[in-house]
Amino acid sequence: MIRRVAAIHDLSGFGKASLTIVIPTLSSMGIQVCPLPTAILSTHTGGFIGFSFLDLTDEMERIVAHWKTVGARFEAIYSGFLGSPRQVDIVSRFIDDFRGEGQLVVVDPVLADDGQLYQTMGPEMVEGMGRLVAKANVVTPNLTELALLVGEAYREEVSLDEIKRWMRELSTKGPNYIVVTSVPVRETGQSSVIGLDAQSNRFWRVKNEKVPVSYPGTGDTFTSVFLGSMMRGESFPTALDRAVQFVSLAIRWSFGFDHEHREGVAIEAVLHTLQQHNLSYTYESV
Ligand code: PXL
Repeated sequence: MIRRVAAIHDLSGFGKASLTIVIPTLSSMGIQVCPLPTAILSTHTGGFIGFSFLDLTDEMERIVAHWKTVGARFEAIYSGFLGSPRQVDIVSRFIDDFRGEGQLVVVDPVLADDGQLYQTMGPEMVEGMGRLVAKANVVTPNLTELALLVGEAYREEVSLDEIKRWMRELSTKGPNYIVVTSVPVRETGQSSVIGLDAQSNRFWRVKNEKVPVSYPGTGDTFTSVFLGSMMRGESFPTALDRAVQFVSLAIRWSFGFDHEHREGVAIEAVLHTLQQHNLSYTYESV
């Protein structure tokens, strides 16, 4: 059976992010990606200035209208970087129109990182993402985005209990799975991902060694692998584990070269590992 995902992200030409990550990753996992592009940029916005930005909001309406007439169906809908507040409404309507039984609706609320909004994001986008996450069954914010979505001030030293409280609060808005990335592990200096499955009320954590650099596009890589794993029927904590391990592998492979970090991680060298089972499972219940 062909499993399809409607991928609502931008296309950035140079510097890996969004569709140039989403398409190869999910394709490698045997999933067909149908892109609904939100914008075309010369580069992503992390670490580049003076980039070109073609807003595709009007074109998105035309693409969706045509998809309706051809009977397009998707096993998953996955949205990421949005180019304008009006696009939030388009994605919201898209989810209503293309909703299906057992479908995964993943909203990656791309807004900010390390306590700072991305260059093209403002309060209207934060408010819009807040409305959009309510339509999803999976939301994958980083810690900064989680704080924004629940109206809390971002601090690096938030306790695990507090993060869990924020995650529960976000799940009361609608989504069953809340996945938070870039959560520091204070005791060990590691980083981690925490996942809540609200239906079974279980929290899971996967830790990984921190690399002393940050690469743009790792959030897109994480969520794409996580979604691919869930679509292949793997368990929620296994999907978290696989995504953490894949991102670590891609970062480690890239870190050995001295290309500029803003160019992103070179996933191509490690894509083949997505065809195998994980070599180890390190998730824990927290
Ligand atoms: O990786 C998220 C992302 C996607 N698309 C664009 C971005 C970013 C993050 O900076 O700038 C254009």
